[in-house]
Amino acid sequence: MTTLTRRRALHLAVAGAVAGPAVLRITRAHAAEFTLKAANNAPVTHPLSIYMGRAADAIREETGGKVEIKLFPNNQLGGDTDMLSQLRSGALELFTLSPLILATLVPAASISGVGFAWSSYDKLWPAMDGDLGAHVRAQIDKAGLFAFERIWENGFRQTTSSTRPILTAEDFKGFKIRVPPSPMWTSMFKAFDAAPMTINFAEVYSALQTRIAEGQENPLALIEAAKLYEVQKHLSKTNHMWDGFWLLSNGRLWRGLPQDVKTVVAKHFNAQAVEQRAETLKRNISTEQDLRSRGLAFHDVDTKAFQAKLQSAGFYKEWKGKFGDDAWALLEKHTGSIA
Ligand code: X2X
Repeated sequence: MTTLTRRRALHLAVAGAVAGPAVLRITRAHAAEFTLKAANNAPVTHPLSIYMGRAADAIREETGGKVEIKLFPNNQLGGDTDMLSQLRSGALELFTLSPLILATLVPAASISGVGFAWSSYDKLWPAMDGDLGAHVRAQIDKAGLFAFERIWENGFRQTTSSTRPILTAEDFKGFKIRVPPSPMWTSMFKAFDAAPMTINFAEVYSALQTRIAEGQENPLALIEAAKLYEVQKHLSKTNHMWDGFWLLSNGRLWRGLPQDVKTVVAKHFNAQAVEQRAETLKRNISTEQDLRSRGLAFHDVDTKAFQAKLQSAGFYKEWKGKFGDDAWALLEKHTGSIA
């Protein structure tokens, strides 16, 4: 079954014949020849959903309604693991996913999430838009998926808790923290001596509410949009890693689209990704005031001590070994020496 629909000319002709010529023009203008579903895990108020919506609007406008992007934000089609399966089978056409979760299929993808690797966006964006991103996208391609050129922003991740605040690296000992489904996340929080549990974002709110997990980690804009402040008390600025979202398509399906459709779809998604980065960064800073007023207690921590813990636990040695010397050198070319 293909979910990509090219409506039949007959269908249009019949509709037109019944409705008359004036309506026919309107019908034609709104009859999509290509309908692509685009899904994500972010609440509708998060910039990821908002700017994907803007891309959909721009694509509809430029194609006169010929290409319709139907958005399914906020895990409407299932959790990340489910949506990735749907994308691979061809049941879903477009899907944004963390490089680290994608690493369950494309191990090389998680290199952008190495702990404490990035000191600034001036280093990060040129790397992701340049050779480091190209290296990852080539591996994604080999796995049968297509990654759009511009990665979308999630941000630097901070740790929240409903029990004790995380103030020092030692406070992580035994801490029941939810992590996304990804080997690197589990490895990182094991290195912190925490007790990581893998849960898709779709179930995070309820896992925190029922105290299955004590805490989680995410950028501020997402914590706010998903209302995690309702079920968490503390936020520690651990800043332990950066994360984004690759916009992905099924490789076979993407290649099967006409070139003019691919060009206009890619143009607008890539352009809105860049806009979305700026807005998300702004929110990851400005949201602090709002989260404080909603009752989250903020804590600054000595991030160097947290990184030292990863170092002494062998985290960097393990991941340098997994990615290989060449990929690691490509990463450090941008970040500088990591550990
Ligand atoms: O699952 C998460 O925590 C999220 C929303 O940040 C990701 O997509 C990795």
